[in-house]
Order: sequence, then C-alpha cells, then structure tokens
Amino acid sequence: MTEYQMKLVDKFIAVRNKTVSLTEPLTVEDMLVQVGNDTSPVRWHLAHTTWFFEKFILSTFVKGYKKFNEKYDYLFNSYYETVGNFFPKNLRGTQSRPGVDEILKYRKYIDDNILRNESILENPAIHSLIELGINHEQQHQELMLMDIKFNFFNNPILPVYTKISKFPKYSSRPLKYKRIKGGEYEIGSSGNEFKFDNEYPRHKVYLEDFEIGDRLVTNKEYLEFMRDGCYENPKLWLSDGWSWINRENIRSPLYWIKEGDYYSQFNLDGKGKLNPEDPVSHLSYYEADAYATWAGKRLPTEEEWEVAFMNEPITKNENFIENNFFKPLPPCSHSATQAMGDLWEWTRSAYLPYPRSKPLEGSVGEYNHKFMSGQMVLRGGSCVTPREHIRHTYRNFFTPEKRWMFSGLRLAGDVE
Ligand code: AVJ
Ligand code: FE
Repeated sequence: MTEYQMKLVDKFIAVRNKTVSLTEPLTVEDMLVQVGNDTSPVRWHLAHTTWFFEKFILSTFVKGYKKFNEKYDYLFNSYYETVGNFFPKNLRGTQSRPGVDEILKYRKYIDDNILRNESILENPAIHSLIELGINHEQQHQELMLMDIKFNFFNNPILPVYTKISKFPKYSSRPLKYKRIKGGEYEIGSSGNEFKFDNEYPRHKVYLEDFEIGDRLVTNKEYLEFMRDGCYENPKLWLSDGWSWINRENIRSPLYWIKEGDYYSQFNLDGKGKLNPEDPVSHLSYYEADAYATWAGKRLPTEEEWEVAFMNEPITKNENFIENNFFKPLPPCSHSATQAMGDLWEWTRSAYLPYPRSKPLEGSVGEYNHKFMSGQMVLRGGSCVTPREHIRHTYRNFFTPEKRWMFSGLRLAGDVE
C-alpha cells in the first residue's frame, strides 16, 4: 500500500469508530427517538453513513458484491432520487427494527468489505469516494449531536448527554473590529486536499472596504437586545423573520429557559445558568440579522468572512468536537477570534454555486448542488465539528429559520 492509501485506511477506521464512540453515553432507547421533522434518530445516522459506503462504493464497484440486506437501500437512502425511492424523512423515528445491534453488524460488514477488498483500496477512482464517505460521516457526527441535544431538550426531564467537569474559566473581552481594505481577492479551494464540490473553483471577488468583529457576539450582548424589546420591534426584522417569530411565538434563542427574570440554558451537559460571557448560540438567520440591525451593523458576506479569516490557525486551542466541551466558549486565550470552531457563523450570503462550479459526476452530484435555493451560508465550524473536517473555504448551509445547529453571530460593517 502507498502512504496515501495507508493514511486513508487509518482515517476511515478512526472516523467510523468515532461515530460509534459518540453513542457511548446513550441507551438503546435514546437512539430510536426522532423529534420534529429536522432531526433523525441516532440509529438512522449509524445506518445511513454505512449505507453511503455500501451504495456508492461496494454496490457500484465490486463485482458480485452481496448486500447486507436488500431493504436497506430504501430505509437508509436519505435523498438521492437517482438511486431509487427512499423512506419518508419525518417517519424515521417510527421504527425499532433493524435494531441498534443489527445496525452495528451492518457497520462491521461494510467496514470489513471496504478494508478487505484490495481492488477498492488500489483503485484511485474510488479514493475520492472514500474521502467523500469519510467527510459525509463527519458531517453526520455533528448532526447526531445536534439531534441528541434537540431530542433531550424536548424531554421534560432534560437528560444529560455527558457531564463536563472542567470548563476553562475564560471571560469575554471588548469587541473590536478588524478593518480590511477593499479590492480584488480570491476565495474558494484550489488545493489537492479533500473539499466538497460547493467550495471550488477558486475565483476572484471584489470587495469594498469593510470591518469585521474580532469575536462572536455574547449572551450578555444578546440579552441587551432582548431587554430593549427587540423581539417586539418590527423595524428590526426581515419580513419573513417577523412572521416567523410571531407565528412560532419566539422570544429568545433556542435552548434558553426563562425562569422568572433570569434565563437558564440547556447544553449537552444539562441545564445550567446562562453564562453571559458565552457566545450567543442556536440563533436563526432572522435573529442574527435583527441583532446586527439593532447594533447598527450587518452580517458579513461569505466572501468577506473568508478573506478576513483565511489565515486563522486551526490548532488544539480552537474549540472543536475533540475538546469534548460540546458548547461554545468565551474567546479569551483559547482562540484569537473564534473564527474556527465554537459556532457556525451566519453570513448574509445566499447559498449559490460559485462561478463555473459543477456538481460531482453521477449520483453523488445530488450531494450539495440541488440544495442551492432558499438557504444561507454559515462559516467556520462549531464545537461539535470534527477538527479535521473543517477548512477556511468550507460552506455550511441551512434555511434561515433553522437553529438546532450550533449557530452564532459575528458582526461586520461598511467603512465610509
Ligand atoms: C451541510 C449539514 C446541511 O445536513 O443535509 C449530510 C450535511 N449532507 N448528508 C445536511 C449532509 C449529506 C448537510 N448540511
Ligand atoms: Fe447524509
């Protein structure tokens, strides 16, 4: 095996194991539940990530490959119309079978088939699909924690995923702005390392002078916005946002619990006092935008964000899933600007194809591009993103009312 193949195998094994290790604090019952239409049961994530390797690699490239179970194509295909029908997403939580044990057997069967099949590891055409499968599974590790948090929050006993004994005692610092000169820049990925098909080609952009915050907005700052009556002030809101907060009766970020005059916050380590110094999290695009308007600022565009933070380091200090905090932290000392890790940052950019961008060939072309309408781009990764998964050019995307992902807010502004 070449060095590249050995690394790929190591990464495959590490990521497959990490997914299962994230379920250690859970009971089997925990893994069956789906709350609402956005989340999926943990057992489904375990199976779907496995199906991805089976469908796009084993069934496609291995002559005489025998499927683990013929029915899994229907059950564990998420949204690939070109490979066949799939079970309705909102009903994923209605099934107890195949059970978790059976799904773990499915995982082992697929892992063995990928790893024991030399024709796969030696075929360069398949390497990029293995990389895609690994990166896909890392996305689902984050989705699993998002879904577990939402599931537990909707349970009146507010279960704890895992207790964390030692949060560092950082406090926030005054917000400063970094000024960036306008002009021609390049954004997007051009390297040989793995990247999704929505991140390239690298291309020129023209920016006006702008300024961008050197940290995320905090709970304390967001509380000022709330206490200023901003959820009742239509002048601050986009029309769709105003309809949405009133229809859904939204008066605070997700996971805030009003207790008299104070707020508690639910995190994966359970319910606790809202820490005013923590970055404000679990905001919709509408709330992020309204806050920026109230503050006399705006959200950055994705181009501005990338130009501003292109050279931010990704070290052990940035707060990713490996730190096992599963919540964002105040900025002092752990990360210069919080650009990488902590929280996904809403940008004011619509999720659109880059110039000359093309979807991948074949059915995996359905991975990203078909979602390019009605969604906004978020940048920088979060405290539940795997460190090795993120890049400065990485584009996450959600519709503007979603807030169960670990989203946050950074301010930007025009410079006269
Ligand atoms: C990039 C997080 C929006 O959740 O649909 C998972 C990730 N893509 N499987 C999503 C994804 C295919 C995607 N997001
Ligand atoms: Fe998926």
